Amino acid sequence: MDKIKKLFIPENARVIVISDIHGELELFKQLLDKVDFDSGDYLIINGDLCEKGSNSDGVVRFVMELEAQYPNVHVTEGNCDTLVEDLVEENPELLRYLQTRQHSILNEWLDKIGFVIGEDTSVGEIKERLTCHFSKEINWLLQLPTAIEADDYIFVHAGLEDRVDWKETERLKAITFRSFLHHTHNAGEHVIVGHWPVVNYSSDISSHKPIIDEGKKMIAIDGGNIIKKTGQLNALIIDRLNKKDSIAYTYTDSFPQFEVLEDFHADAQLTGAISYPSYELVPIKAGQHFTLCEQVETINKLYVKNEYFYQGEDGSTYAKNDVSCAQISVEKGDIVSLIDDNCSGYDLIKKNGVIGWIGKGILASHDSSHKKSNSLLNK
Ligand SMILES: [Mn+2]
Repeated sequence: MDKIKKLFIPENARVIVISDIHGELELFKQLLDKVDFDSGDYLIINGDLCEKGSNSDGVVRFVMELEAQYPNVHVTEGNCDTLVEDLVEENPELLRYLQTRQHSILNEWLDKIGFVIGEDTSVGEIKERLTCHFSKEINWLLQLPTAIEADDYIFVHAGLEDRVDWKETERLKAITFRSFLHHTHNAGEHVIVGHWPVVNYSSDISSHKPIIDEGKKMIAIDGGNIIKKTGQLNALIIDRLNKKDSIAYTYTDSFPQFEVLEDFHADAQLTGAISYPSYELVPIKAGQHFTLCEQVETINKLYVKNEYFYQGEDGSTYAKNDVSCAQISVEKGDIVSLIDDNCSGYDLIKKNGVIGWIGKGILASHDSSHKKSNSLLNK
């Protein structure tokens, strides 16, 4: 890769890393509030500002403003941010992409100037229109570095190849690497990535918390915001005190908050999670609320909520979605996010980034603005 930015981070600074905002401007602003972001902090936006969410243009403009206002804000490119390259290079496949994507920064821009793609519109014409109105944003996106190299950390959107010199990682690989944590690298420093939702790594627990692998010197932070129905926008917070960095995290999501009215003790038999792409199941023993199934790919035995699997046309059984198969214990007074209250006997909740089931009837609304019921399956 050619675009590598060197960065000096003072030893006593706080570093905040956020990736995969995907057009979710409000969640991003809430997250900056929640971490109490101020001008002394180093803020690294680790790629994928655009696409999938509804306000990519808003996120790009806001981050451009932040970067102009605060010298310690730094941004890397994600695979979704390189869409402007397809525009500038007049990639003919871009037309189909724009016609099939509900949310894209290029469609947002076309809407703003009132341009509708017609049958004989060419990519060249779209390029001409958009570069005329949005050259500042396009050029900003085009110049984003692929990686930021600090003394103790490398920030890159998706991953590094395991090479003697990590800088020889192909740029495309650096922004599209799948499941980086299952690989190794040779960079010597901690590599911080987004791109691959961390929940994909977990078979024992359905969790969107950042994963820190000290042995491999890897930190994965993508909370699956927008990509996963139960996802969240994570902020990794590195406090550099006394030369020993302490790492914490927090997050925002768009689920309503509820207060727990009485304790619930999880049934320890109900653990594990179904995550992409291991959706095929063999039911073993049906129950009133949960059915014991074998997950074909992993041969794990899991209790799957009855509403969350179906029989396909091929006669096989599949999970409808990523779903937790775990019950989690909660205590009176806990504040949790409600994800799905449309199932029998149990509600699906999130507590500290972990998804699980609790018995029905023990939640009281904590946020009066969200009283409608929630269902993951109907969204
Ligand atoms: Mn990505």
